[in-house]
Amino acid sequence: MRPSTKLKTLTKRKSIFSLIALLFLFGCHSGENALPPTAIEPTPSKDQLAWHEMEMTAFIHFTTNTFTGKEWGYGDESPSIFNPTDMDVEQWVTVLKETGFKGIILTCKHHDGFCLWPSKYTEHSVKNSPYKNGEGDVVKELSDACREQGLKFGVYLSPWDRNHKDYGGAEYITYYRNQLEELLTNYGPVFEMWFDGANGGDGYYGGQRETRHIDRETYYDWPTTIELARGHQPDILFFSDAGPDIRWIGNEQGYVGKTNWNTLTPDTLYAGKSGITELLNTGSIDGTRWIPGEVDVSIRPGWFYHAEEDSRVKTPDQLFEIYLSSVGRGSVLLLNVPPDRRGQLHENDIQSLRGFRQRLDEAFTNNRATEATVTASSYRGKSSRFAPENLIDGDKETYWATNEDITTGSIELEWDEPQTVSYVLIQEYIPLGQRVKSFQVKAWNNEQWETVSEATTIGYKRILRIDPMKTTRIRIEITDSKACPVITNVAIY
Ligand code: FUL
Repeated sequence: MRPSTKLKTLTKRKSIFSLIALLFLFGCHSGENALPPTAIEPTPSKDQLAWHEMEMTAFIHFTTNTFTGKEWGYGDESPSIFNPTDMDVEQWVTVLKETGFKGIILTCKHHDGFCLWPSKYTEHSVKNSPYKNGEGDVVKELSDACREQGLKFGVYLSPWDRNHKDYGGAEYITYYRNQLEELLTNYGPVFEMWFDGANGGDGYYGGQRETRHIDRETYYDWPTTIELARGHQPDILFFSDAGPDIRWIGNEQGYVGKTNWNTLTPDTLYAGKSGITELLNTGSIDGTRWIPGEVDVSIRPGWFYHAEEDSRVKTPDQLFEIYLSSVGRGSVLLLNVPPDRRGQLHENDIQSLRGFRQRLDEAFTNNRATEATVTASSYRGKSSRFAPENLIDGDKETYWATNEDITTGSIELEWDEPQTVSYVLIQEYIPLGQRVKSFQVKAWNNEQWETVSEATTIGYKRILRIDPMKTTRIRIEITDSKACPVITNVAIY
């Protein structure tokens, strides 16, 4: 072969190779983008996902405090004062279910140490009270009623016990674990376990009447307790200041940070160190674990029922604002509604809850997005699997996503007729991790696009309230994201 022919053949071969390489590259690229996005770790467990979807849960604070008027019982209260005159657990569950709550967490034992179930490990319980002549078991009554009406049941067992003689010593930890075992083996499935951060101080302590301090970091040896609990209830989620499954949101007024990452690095786990409340309120963008925030807040000034607070029950409007700053910022609301001395939710609380429900229904029933034509700046691999129509199909398993390397993008909704818009609701597909760092909402004002709201994180759910306006087009622009955005739902009200 002459050199020139050799060259020609080589060149020809080279171009065939390049073509194959190009085809290969292109094929790979579109192939990758036809696959679901790679998850951004950390991601929620299946139990955490189910918890996010509950959105609203209720807290019941009920113990001797209800009858003494205290918030923190000293631990020397006689069980004989626990005497609800017209107890109606069915009423608690019916009202809470009807107004939208998906689960109830009961203070089985608060700091005063009085047990709402007949624990075999102490005399300081309902078994020595006049309630049902000592035959009552509030934990059983409530867990049964929850199960019958399809609500989940959770337990609060105060680590701090101002009644118990051994509090502060090793024997108390055994006592605490024995009690936990009773609660987790006798009352059916428990979805959440609440470890309260208030710990140690003065108390009755079996008659010693003294002040006892514990080392919050080491005293309880939580990992062992959690392992024991999971042995009985594999699906249980643990709430404490910093997790491990659900974190405290850092305040008890009902608000989450405007930026809310579900992720946190648990180097502060179980701690109550000063300065962490800010971190708990916002989470951290680069957190190594999925530890979403829960917003505990009471419908009344106190956690327990006090007749003098009957006129200070939060109004439907106040509860609606709390909803927007908790559920509307991607967290779960845990609203406390304390039963009164009859053992019933008070009329004022019920009225407020019903008004709140009505406010929610008025605001979030008529979703305009389902009537819109929805388009997007681009979608993954141009595959219908990731198309913008998925945003309005009401299916939580489908989503809109961009190509792997595209971390911004816009979604547009358009109507033939102008729509009055007051709220924009958006949800990330969190099984693949939390991604969006910032976004804007724009509305077409017949001349140009006007920015009507902007925010940072989305997570499980973000609701933005805008000044009500009429428009034929809404655009959501994702301006920054940790990875390609993956959005499962957009609703417009
Ligand atoms: C706090 C407790 O001290 C309050 O009494 C209440 O139970 C609240 C939910 O948590 O830490």
